[in-house]
Amino acid sequence: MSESVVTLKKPVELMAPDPLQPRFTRDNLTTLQTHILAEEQRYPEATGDFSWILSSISLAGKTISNKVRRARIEDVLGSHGDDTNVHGEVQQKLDIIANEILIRCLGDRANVAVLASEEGENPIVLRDRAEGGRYCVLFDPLDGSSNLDYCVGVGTIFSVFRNDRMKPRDVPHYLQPGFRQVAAGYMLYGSSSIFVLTTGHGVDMFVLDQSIGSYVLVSTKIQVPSSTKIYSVNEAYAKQFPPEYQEYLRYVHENDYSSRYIGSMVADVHRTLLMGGVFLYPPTEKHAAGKLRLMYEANPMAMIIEQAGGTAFAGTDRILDIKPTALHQRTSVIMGSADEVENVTRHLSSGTSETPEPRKPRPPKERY
Ligand code: AHM
Ligand code: MG
Repeated sequence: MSESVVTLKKPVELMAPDPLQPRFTRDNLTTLQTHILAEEQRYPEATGDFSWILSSISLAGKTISNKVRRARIEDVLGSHGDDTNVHGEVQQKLDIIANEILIRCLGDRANVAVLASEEGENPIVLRDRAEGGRYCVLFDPLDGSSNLDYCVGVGTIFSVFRNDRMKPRDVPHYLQPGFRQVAAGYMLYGSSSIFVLTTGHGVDMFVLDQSIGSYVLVSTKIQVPSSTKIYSVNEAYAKQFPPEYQEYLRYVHENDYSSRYIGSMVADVHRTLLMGGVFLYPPTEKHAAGKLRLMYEANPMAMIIEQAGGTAFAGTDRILDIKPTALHQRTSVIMGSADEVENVTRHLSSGTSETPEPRKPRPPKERY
């Protein structure tokens, strides 16, 4: 009787795959969680505290995404009675729901010292440094919420600072300039739900895979394309803008630009991140300092854009250098491709008298 011979197949690749590399297959298993833990391993001193915070933001994002998608079914669209927030703006029911979700998810984490939200007048102080409060998290729970009833993309923006032990007791520790952020990001609830994150080492993008309930990595080290002739601004207010901005608008009209404006900062900045161009919210008669909020809108978006090779200014000042004086302070915003932002700021610093050279044609579109 002949012995049967078992031929062993060549062993599969034994090298561990690099978990930080995206895989564009059906089985993308590099989740946000995997990615954060892999990043953490690069820092032997890491305690895991920071990863806990990002995981709670991710949990909040999934929950809010679900609420946004079911809002019409659950009848939670529309404004919340006559309530207005600290800015005197009408609160949507979902503004309040999203705010509560974030407070619950982050409030459960023992290392969060302070939570501050667009929807709350004062920050919520949970614990001090001695009690383990190591981070301050600031957020806009549902940016662009006035668009909710019309299924336009809306999102959550967040900013994370260390609870700065060097500060004197009477200085609120969440009021730090944007360059001190240790992480920033946003979750966009659009045609898909995405999570865009920076921890100061580039920008990564994850898409929520509803079938497994996880954000999966789809793009790393995103770079804002340059030479894109797109400007994004609420042009209906043009006559209220300072003359230098009006001059920039005249310049783009004469030089073959396209205009794109959604009216949700998260969606407009996301497009700018991937397609290039510039997003602006200049000072207006109604909002002389600009409309957008420094601490939980402009700062985190500026960090994302800068980490992706773009720039972000308030007038001619770098947004991340602004020393904050109040939680809800407003700022003007110019952010996007470095060359197009420079084009705008050149108009600002040269007044109305000088018009820069027209831009060169843009190269083929980059895809992510
Ligand atoms: P919100 O935080 O109350 O939603 O307001 C901020 C929004 C931004 O998303 C957007 O860029 C801007 O307001 C749009 O304002 P406008 O309607 O004046 O163009
Ligand atoms: Mg907002």
